[in-house]
Parts: sequence; structure tokens; C-alpha cells
Amino acid sequence: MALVNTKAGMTERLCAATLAALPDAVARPAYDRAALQPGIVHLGIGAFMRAHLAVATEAALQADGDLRWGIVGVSLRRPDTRDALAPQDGLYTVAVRDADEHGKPRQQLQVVGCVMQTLVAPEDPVAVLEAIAHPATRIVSLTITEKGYLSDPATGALQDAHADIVHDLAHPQAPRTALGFIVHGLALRRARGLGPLTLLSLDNLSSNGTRLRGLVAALAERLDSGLRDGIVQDCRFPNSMVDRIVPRTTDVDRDGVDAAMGCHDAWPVIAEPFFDWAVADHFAAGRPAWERGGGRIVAEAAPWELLKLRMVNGCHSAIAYLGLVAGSRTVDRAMSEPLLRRYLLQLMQQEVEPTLPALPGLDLAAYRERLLQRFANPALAHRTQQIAMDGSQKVPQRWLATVRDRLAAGQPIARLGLAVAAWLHFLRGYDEREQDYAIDDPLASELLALTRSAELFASPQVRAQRLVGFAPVFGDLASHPVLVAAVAPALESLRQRGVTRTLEDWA
Ligand code: CS2
Repeated sequence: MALVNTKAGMTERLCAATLAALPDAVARPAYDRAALQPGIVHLGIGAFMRAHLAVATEAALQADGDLRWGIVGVSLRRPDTRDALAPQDGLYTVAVRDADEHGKPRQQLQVVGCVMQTLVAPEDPVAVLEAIAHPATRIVSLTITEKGYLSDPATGALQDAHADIVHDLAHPQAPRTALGFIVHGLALRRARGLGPLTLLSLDNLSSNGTRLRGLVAALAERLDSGLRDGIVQDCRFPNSMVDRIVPRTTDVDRDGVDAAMGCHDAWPVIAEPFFDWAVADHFAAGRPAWERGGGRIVAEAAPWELLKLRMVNGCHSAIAYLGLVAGSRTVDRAMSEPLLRRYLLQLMQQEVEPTLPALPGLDLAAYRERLLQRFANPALAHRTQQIAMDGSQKVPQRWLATVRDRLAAGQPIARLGLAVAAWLHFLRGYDEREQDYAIDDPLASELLALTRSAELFASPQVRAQRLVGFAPVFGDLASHPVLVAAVAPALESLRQRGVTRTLEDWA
């Protein structure tokens, strides 16, 4: 279709004024945007949130017309999301992509309108504090990724010596971290006599709400124990499981969306059709009708989190490290390798599924089958390198919790051992074609030093022992003899024989 051209020959920008000219097939806000009120402050407005929380909130606004749940987004670091969305009146496109039964790519487009404003925290931290301490705000939600919590990956404890935490304790008007904004924002609410909030973590951490509560309490305690007690008593921190694959948007994606929309969206987001969200019914001051947008309001979200972290994210990381080292740039390419597919099936069926709690109404075989299809979605081009980042923060809840459960039950861990070995092998920084890649991880320098020191040993057993001895990640499993015994031969095989031949033996 032709792009809508202005007189100057420029493609028009997606915004309130161009909404009406979009093709009929593009879904768009059907409520009165001018009447929206800001009920949610979201910390970490990235692609995932825009394709998940915002989509469910949009559906709720649309379904019941309760317009008190507009979203104020906050970028904690960069201005790029605000710069893209502000000229678009906060509007952006969600492109839901997969392939039909003949493998032909297809997409469904929706313009989302519930993001009212985006604040850039480093430019104006007071505006963020004021948004949290606004009388209309009732939920502060977070997608700040695992590392944004500044907690020790192995123990979950607050890293209270971290420079940003030290800074935030001393600068109530200009925090840097999400935790700092929450605690100082809540202090402001308290001083103003405003009611309690719900703090809603939407990150891939086990018991994310409970964990957030502990970290917020630990930071508040350092400031004022009365503030801490007030937060713990009155605010709510529901656990939640979020699931939707949302790869980073590329320029090719942007061009494709523009061509289909007939106007320019500077930052659309790409997502798979699958959507899931189990959130515990534990709110301090109400919530949108998220069940109208695919949310499941449950009594307990923690068992769903366990399922999702171990199956979806655990497999994702295994695909990412094995795939990347073998030269597969995207998840769907990696999934086209029958040996990797077979390994994943065995990892799930033999080692992960036996550790999962019973979930009423869940058909595990169908869930597994669907998951393999989701990973194979060719329309996403989800880069293995994107998933590979921040391994030090991801490995503990994706694999090590499962390892712990299996060791406690005296069960074998050969396939989990291979996954751990794949991460350690990946840390060398080059693939089987000798192509270098970056290790993007908050512990990158420690991991580099670890890898170098392990290389000094000729014995595979000693090398593995050293690597698995890395306590910040392995915690109480550091140098555990059974884990070392599982990792050592897998790592040696990856080094000597490569991914494909290793998979021949391990699955
Ligand atoms: C992925 C997740 O990047 C990653 O580490 O495993 O972002 C994954 O795509 C989502 O959690 C799926 O819900």
C-alpha cells in the first residue's frame, strides 16, 4: 500500500491526527484518549512492557471504559523511547507476527494508546518521584530486567554496597535505581498522606513480587524504619508470571510496519501471538480489568512462575548458548537443528518437568508442544545473542533452582549439566567459526577473569571445578561435586568436539 505523503514528500508520522487514515485492518484505541487518567507508573518502558502490560491494559480500557488506568512510562536510562513516542502522542504499533501453515509470514497490527507520557529519569528525576507520589497513581509496575533489581543473583539479597544504591540513599531528590525511585516516591506519598500502592514486578525472577518486597524493605530500612514498616504493612507486592516473546525491534521491522501502516512509526514493537500473564490477586488500591486482555488473576502466581522460568526461559537460554556457539544467529534457526530439538525435549521431559508443582488445568504435554512451536516461529528472528546477555543474572533461576531440586531428590542432571557447560563455554567469547561476540553481562569482567583463570588448567575436571566455583552465580552449589561431575565432560566435549557432536551424545 502507498505511504501517506505530506506536501513536502515526507511520510507522515503516526500520531493522533493520522490515526483515522490508517488501513481498516489496523486495530486502534476505541476509547476517549483525552479522558485517560494516569493510574499506573511503569518503570522500564521497553519493548516487552509495550507488548505485554500495555496491551492487556489497553484491552481493559477498551472493555470496561474505566479510564483511570492510563500509563506513565519511565525510562531509567536513555531518552530514546520518549524521543520516539512523544512526537507520536504516545501512540505506537504492536506487530504480532508468525507464519501460516505454508510458512508464509503474516502480521496483525494494533496501535496502542494507553501510554500517556514517557519520562526520562536521568533528565528529570523529580518528575518520576512526583508521578509515583501523584494522588491518581495506584500501581507502580516494573520491567527492569533481572539486573535492575541490584540483588545478588545467587542469594537475592540487596547489593547495598553497589554505587547506585549508595547514591540513592544519599539523594532522595535524584535517585538512579528503580528501588530508589520507589522508596523515595513512597516516602513522599507518606509525607503527603496519600494511600498505599501496589508494586508489581513483571520480570523473570522467581517470586518476583516477594523478592521486590524484600529489596524495597531493605532499602527503606536504611532510611527510616517507620517508612519500612508502613510500606510492608500497607503496600502490596503481587507475584506474577509474564510470558510473551518480544524480540528487539530492528530497522527491517520498522520498514515492514511502516509499509503496512502507510505512515511512519519510529518505534513499533514485534511480538508473537502467544500471551500469558498469571498475576496474584493482591492489590492495594484496585487494578484494571486485565482479565479482559488475557490476564489470569490467580490465588498464587509462584507455581506458574516456576513453570515458565524453568520451561520457557530455561530452554531459551539453552538454545541461546548452544545455538550461538554453533553459529545460529536466531532461535528459529537453532530450532531447525533436529539434534537441538531432541535435546530440548529431553531436557524438558526428563529433567525439568519432574520438578514442577502440580498446576490444576495445565496440560503439560500441550504446553511443551506449543513451546517448541513458539521457539520455531520464523517471523520473529529472535536473536540468540539477545537472550544470551546477562547470563549471570538468569542462570540461577532458569537452571540452578532445578538442579537444586534434582540433587535433593538424588536425580541425574546430565542435560542441565550440558546447559550450564554451554553457558560457561559461551563465555570464551567466540563461536565455532572463530567469530568473536561480546559478553554483555553486569559481571562481564569477573566472568572474563574467571574464564582466563580456568584456562590455565589442563585438566577438564579442574577447569570445570574452577568455573562452577564462581559463587556469585552458583551460590551454595559452587564447586558442588555432582554438578562439577555433570559439567566437566559436557564442557570438554563442547571444547573438543563442538555442539553438534556433543548433542549426539547428550540427547
Ligand atoms: C528471554 C525472555 O531474553 C530472554 O532472556 O528468555 O525475554 C523471553 O523471551 C520471555 O521471558 C518470554 O516470555
